[in-house]
Amino acid sequence: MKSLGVSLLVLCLCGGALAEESGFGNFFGPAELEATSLSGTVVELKWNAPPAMGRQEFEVQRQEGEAPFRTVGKTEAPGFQDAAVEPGQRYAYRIRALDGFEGEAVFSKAVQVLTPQNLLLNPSFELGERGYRLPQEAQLDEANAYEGVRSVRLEAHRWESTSYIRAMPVRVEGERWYQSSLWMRTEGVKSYTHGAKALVSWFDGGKNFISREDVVSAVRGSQPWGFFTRTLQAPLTARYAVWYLCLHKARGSVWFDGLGFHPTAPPKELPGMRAGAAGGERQEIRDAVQGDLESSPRRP
Ligand SMILES: [Ca+2]
Repeated sequence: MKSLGVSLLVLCLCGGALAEESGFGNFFGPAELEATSLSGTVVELKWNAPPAMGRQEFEVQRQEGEAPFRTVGKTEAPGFQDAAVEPGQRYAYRIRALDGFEGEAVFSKAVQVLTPQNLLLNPSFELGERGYRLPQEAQLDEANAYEGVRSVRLEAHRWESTSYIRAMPVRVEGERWYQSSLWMRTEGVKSYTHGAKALVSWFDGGKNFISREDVVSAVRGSQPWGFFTRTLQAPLTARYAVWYLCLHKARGSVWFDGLGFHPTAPPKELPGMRAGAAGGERQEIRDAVQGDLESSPRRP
């Protein structure tokens, strides 16, 4: 499996030492700059702050391709999140401390990062709830992560419970193909007809619902972490996609982690075959539940 849900593409975690030509650099400047892509659209920077002599501020610079470095932010904390990056791009970052002697401040060694193609913000829940709307039944879970330090769990104790986590809409292009994937684990999921599932809904430019497709559905029982993936084609008029992570007419617990959603080439299949369809049985289940989620109460 190529896309094993590893969404953190870190090209260079090695700390950047300071410019060696400065005798003061090692003492006054920030060290061990790390850049990590949290998703296709968020890069996180961390560094060790030097001993503070009063108020300390850091300047963060980013370079795209061969362009010159340019300042993208200033912060007093020894960390920064850059949410103005594009999926599938290579960036370099460097920082320097602004301690009132700007003329002497040296930039750290630049570190590089490659953002994944993933269009989802926070696909692995490493940023907590950011990018999702969690119902009461959902909890971030630091004891059960597939990747990183946490996953998200949906839990229901009543029979026939339906609850879902909704992700923020991401922009898509009509008729384009998208690879969707996730890691999922279940414990004691019981349902007569449904179970744990994940789906993608398509919306038009006016945010009107068009249709939905399951990435995985009707998983019951206690299953270890498993990888599920489907290639989906956005409908012609689709402009947004929204992920839903569900416990559908079921009780029990389900965990989700390491979501993936990125543009891909059209699948090479015989005409008439639906990419990724997981057999007639699952198709029937999907048809049967089409109306159920539609009638679920919409949340603002
Ligand atoms: Ca995670």
